[in-house]
Amino acid sequence: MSEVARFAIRGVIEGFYGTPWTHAERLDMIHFLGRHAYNTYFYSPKDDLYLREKWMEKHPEVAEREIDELIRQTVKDKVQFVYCLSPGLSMEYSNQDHTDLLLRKYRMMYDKGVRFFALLFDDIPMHLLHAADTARYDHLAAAHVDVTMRVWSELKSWSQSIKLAICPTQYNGLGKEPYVQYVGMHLPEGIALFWTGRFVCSPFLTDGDAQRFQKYTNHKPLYWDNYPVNDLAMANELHIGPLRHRDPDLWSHSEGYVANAMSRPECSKIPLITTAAYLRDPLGYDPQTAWEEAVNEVVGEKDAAAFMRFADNVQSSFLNEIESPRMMEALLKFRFQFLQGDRQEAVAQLQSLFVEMEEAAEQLLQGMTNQKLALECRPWLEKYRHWAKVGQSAVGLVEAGTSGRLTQAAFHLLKLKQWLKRTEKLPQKVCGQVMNLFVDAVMQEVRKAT
Ligand code: 14T
Repeated sequence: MSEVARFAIRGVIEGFYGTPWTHAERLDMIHFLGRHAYNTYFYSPKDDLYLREKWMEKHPEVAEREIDELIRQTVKDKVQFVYCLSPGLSMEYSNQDHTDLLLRKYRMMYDKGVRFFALLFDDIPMHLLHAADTARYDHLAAAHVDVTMRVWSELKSWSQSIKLAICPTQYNGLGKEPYVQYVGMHLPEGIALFWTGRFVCSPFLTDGDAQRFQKYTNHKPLYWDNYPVNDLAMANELHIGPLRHRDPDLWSHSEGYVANAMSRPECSKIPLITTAAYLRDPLGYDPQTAWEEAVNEVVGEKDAAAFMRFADNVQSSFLNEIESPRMMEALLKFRFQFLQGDRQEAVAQLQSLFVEMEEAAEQLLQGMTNQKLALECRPWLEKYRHWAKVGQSAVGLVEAGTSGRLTQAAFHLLKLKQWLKRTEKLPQKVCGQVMNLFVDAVMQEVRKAT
């Protein structure tokens, strides 16, 4: 591994919609980040009112004391604390009083030792909202550049070493969209520009795209990678799979890499450890190896094997369209053996797979060493246990139904229908379509035979 093969900023952003991390979870996460060679924590939970809707108001006293403590923790763990404000829902960009209110909040953090700030204009309308602003600016990009430059010059007067990052309103795409091109071209290179890649959730992040972004915006992107975050439309996916498809040379074409985490901190640690492995050695990064190491670390020795069995069926995300690879392989093998080879052997093998699946689910549900992880994963573990029951009844059905034992077949069919109904009520994504495919195939075989 070459020493220079490094992202300058290696960060995690608490930037999701939904329940923010608790204070204790944040302290723990900052310590975790330090241990895994991350160097930056962006404090920006979408649902903290005082960072977004009430950006003008001071944090309540309790919150402020907690922020003090977070900042102290980042100092201990050698992680930079980034204080982020998202004023775009109500800010009048042309109004200097508003800019002063924003700066007053930054200043409070500056006085506590914070030296890295972010101004986030994401998820707001693409057009100007206030009459005073439409009178003053031609378009949103001009307003964002103007207010950013006024903020920047004030920050610089506090200290030359202050850092500032901006999230443009258009934060994904090619970089040549007029808004982001204007913002990029009019802001000095010293101000970092967040970018999520071609999409909000980008399946691939490539050197070529980064270089093109730089060509159009005159900025190397600061990657805001929307993995493992699983908010909004992704809420039924549990993003515990490894990071994938980020080019090994990305570090040299970017200002840094920031992962947006899940509102479930303990689950987030698994993909975040794989991301740390990528950030440490992008060229040598192997998702599967990193994943196994991450699971061992977060889950602990006692439950690692059972958890890995489970996690293999909880991988679906925009990074990975292949779900339940091991189970799929076993089912394909079963079909071959059942149709062409030793039926009894095929049935016995598949039945033991589903029994082991249930045992793994029970073990994890009944008492994992990492109890917090167990609690966060519980709905997905429950669904996994349900699929094990479906699988057992389906194997029972195919065995009885294709060997003329009709009473037993009817019994297994009833069981199968009951479990299937219960399972399909659970919205969590587990096993993708693999189990449904198997059940359909079983039904077909049985119909043929009876
Ligand atoms: F600022 C950004 F770079 C960004 O990605 N913003 C949000 C982010 O905080 C959120 O967690 C993420 C994943 O859902 O996506 C962005 O939020 C969106 C994106 C959309 F396309 C919210 C609504 C959307 F329609």
